[in-house]
Amino acid sequence: MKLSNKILSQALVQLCLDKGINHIVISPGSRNAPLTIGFGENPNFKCFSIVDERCAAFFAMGMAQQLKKPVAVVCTSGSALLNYYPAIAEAYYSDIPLVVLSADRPSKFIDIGDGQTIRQENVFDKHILYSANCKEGEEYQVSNETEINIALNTAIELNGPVHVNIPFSEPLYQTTDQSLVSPQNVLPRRPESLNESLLPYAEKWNSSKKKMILVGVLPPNSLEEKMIEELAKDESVLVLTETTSNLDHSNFICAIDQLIAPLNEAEFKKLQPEILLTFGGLVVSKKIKAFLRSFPPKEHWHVDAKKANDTYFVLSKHFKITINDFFKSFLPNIVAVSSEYQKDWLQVKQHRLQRHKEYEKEIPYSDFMVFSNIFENFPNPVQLQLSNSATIRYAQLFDIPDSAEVFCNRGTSGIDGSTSTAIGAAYASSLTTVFITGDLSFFYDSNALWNNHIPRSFKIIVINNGGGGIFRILPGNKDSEHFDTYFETKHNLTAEHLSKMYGLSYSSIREDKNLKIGIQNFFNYSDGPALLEIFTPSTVNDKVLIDYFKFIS
Ligand SMILES: Cc1ncc(C[n+]2csc(CCOP(=O)(O)OP(=O)(O)O)c2C)c(N)n1
Repeated sequence: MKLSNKILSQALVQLCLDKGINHIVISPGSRNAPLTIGFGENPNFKCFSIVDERCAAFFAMGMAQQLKKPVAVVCTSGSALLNYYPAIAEAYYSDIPLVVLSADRPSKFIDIGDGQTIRQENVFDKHILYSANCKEGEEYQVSNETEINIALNTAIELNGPVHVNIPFSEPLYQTTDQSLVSPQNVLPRRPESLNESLLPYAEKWNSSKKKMILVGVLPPNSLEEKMIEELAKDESVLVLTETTSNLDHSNFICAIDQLIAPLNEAEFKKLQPEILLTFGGLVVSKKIKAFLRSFPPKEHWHVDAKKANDTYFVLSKHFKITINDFFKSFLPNIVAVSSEYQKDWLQVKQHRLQRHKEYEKEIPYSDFMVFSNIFENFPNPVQLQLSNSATIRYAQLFDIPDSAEVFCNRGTSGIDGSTSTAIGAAYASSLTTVFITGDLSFFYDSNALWNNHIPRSFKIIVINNGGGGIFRILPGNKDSEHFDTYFETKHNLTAEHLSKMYGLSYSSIREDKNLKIGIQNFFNYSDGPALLEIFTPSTVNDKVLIDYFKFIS
C-alpha cells in the first residue's frame, strides 16, 4: 500500500483509522495531496470525491447524522476551507460530529504574498469544539499527535465539529511503502454519569398537576418504549413533540402549532405549565416559544449530556446526562398525579384534527393541499429529509407515518445545504429517502446533485411556488415591488434542466387534477433517483395557511 511520505499525513490517517473514522469526503486540490493519497490509497477508508466544499461538508454531515459517528472532510488551502463554514455551524448547533481536515502552507508562507493562502488557524473559532493547529517538522510530531488525538476525541465525546489544520511544504506527492510513525491512540472518555440525587426534583414533580414536556430535534428511537408509555399515561403530564422529535404517541400533542395557534389569553393561561421539562435539540415552532416566553413555567429543566439552552429565559436546572439515563433514575421516583391537564388538551387536539380534515376538503390547489396529498400517499418505511423554512413548518401540521424517520437542518435553519445533507443521509441509510424542499433552497444547493453517490431510491420533491413562500406567511407588506424582489425573490426557474443534466428522472405537477396520481406514480417509480416538481400559486398559498389557523379553532 502506498503512503504519503509526510509524517503528519501518516499520523492523521492512522489515528482516524484507530478511532473508527473511515468515511472521508475529499475535495480536489494540491496542498492536500498528502492527505488525499493517505486516505485514498488505504482500502480501510471509504472515500468520496466532491468538488464543491460547501456541498462536501453538508454531504459529510448528512452521513454523520445517520451513522452517529464522525465523518471527515478534506480540502486544500485557501477559500476552499471557508466553504465548510455553513456546515460547521450547522453541525455545531445540531450536535453532529464533523471532522474538518485542512491542508495549509507552513506558517512562514502565510501573508507574504503566496497564492491560495489565507489565515487558516482557528478560522472557525466561534463555532468549533476544538481547533488543532499542527506544525510541520519532526520536532513537533509528538505535540501534533496529541493535538490530533484531542480534536478527534472531542468530536466523538461531544458530538460536534472539530478542525485539524495541517501544514505541508512541497513536494506534496511523494509516496513510500514504509510506515514512518506509530502514533498513540488516546481513547475517548466515556460520558460522565450524574452524581446528584433526583429525589428533590421528583418531589416537586409529584406535587404538580400541570407538567409539560417539550421535545425538540431527536434522532429516531432515542427514548425507550416503556418510558414513552409511562409518560403518556400520566394525566398531569402533557407531552408536546415536533415532527423532528421522532417521538409519537396518541396521548402526545404532535402538531404544536395546530393546537396552540387559535388559543386566546384565557386558554393560554390554562395551558401554562408549572414545570417545563425539555430534551432534544432546537424547537421549530415559533408559536410555542412565544407562548412559553409570555406564560413562563415556574421551573424549566433541560436534560442533555452536553448543553442546555435557556430558550424561555427561565431555565432553572440542567441535568447533564443522557435522556435514557435521566428517565431510568427519575421515573421510579415519580407517581402519577390525578389531573385534568392532559385530558383537556387531548380533547382540544381531537377537535383540531376533526377541523383539519374538514378544511382539507374545502381548500383550493395550494402548498397546503400538496403537503396533504404527499403525506396521504407517503411510502413506508422511509427517511424523510426536509428543507427550511415553510417546508418544515407545513410538515409539522400533518400526520406523518410513525415509521418515518424525520430530519431537518435546524441547527442554523439554513437553506444552503439541505439537498447535500439529504443525499449524504440517504447514502448512509438503508431506507428510501424522500427529500422535500422549497424552490429557493433547492436552487441554492443545486451543486449537491454533482455527486456520484446518490442512491437509486433517492426522491426529491421540489415545491416550486416561484420564490420564498415563507415570506408571504410572515408579517410585512406583500404588495410592494420590494417584496417581490428582495423578500420573496420571485423567479421562473424550473428544476427540469438540472434534473436532465444530473441524470434524475423528472416529472411535474401543475394542477389539482394530476396531484394524487402524480404523487403516487412518483413514489412508485423505482428505476433510479427521481425529482418531482410541484408548481403552486404563490398568492393563494399564504391565504390558505393563514385561514387554516382560524378555521381549526
Ligand atoms: C443560507 C440562508 N440564507 C437565507 C436564509 C433566509 N431564508 C429562510 S427561508 C428562506 C426562503 C426559502 O424559500 P424556499 O426554499 O422556496 O422555501 P419555502 O419558504 O417556499 O418553503 C430564506 C431566504 C436562510 N435561512 N439561510
